[in-house]
Amino acid sequence: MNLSTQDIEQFRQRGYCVQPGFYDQATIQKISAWLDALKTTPPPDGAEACYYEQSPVTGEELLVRVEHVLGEHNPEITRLMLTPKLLAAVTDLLGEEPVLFKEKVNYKLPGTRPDKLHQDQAAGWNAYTDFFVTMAIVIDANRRDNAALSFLANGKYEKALMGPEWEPLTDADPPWEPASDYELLEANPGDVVFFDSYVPHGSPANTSNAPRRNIYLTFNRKSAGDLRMRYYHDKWKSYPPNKPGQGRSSGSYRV
Ligand SMILES: O=C(O)CCC(=O)C(=O)O
Repeated sequence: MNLSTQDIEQFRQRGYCVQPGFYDQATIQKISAWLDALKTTPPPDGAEACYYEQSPVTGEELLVRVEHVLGEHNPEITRLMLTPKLLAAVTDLLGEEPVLFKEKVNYKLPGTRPDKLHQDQAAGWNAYTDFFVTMAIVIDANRRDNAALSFLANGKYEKALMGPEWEPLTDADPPWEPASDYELLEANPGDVVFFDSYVPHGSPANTSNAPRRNIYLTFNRKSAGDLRMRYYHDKWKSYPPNKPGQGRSSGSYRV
């Protein structure tokens, strides 16, 4: 299934579009069980890259992110996520065949810090190419009180960096003002959100008791090349994964 003309138009105008029920519940349950196992059993070096942080809310150490999760070390999960339906949808949005750039799980467990308003492209991505499409796969229900994503919804942003690289667009946490310019996306397991690498977005701290795990798959156009391992090797040099007991302070995170 490809996206509707209306969805593609909305993506072009606002920078994002939502597809409810993109993955079936059996698939989401398998992915959810795999995420639980990854959390309790840290992977060996060279497999998934884990990032632990101290919670600014509770002070405890939390697994906040796992990257480099697709590929030969996880064939079943890769098959479940990278479906022909997904690749057709991203092709519609990129205007050509997609290549996976990076993938990450944001665990956003209770106590995890806010993700401030930002453009993904500001995370050093200009060094690779100038346009990406990310899809967020909702694993746990995203609600107002467990850090549901919020997007600038009026289309008034530039397809260029709107501030310095690595810096958020504002220090304020959501809800941002004016509230009518932003959409808080409450979503259910299996829903996905496609968004471009310039649309401002973020999420509040998770102050609830419910986890909010989302998976983010980011793609570039095939004509820009296969950039994924160059990206990861660069990132692991400047921002290495860590292990339980080595949690960073929450002020030092990178997208
Ligand atoms: O998972 C979230 O709440 C925010 C994720 C995000 O915007 C990012 O990592 O770029």
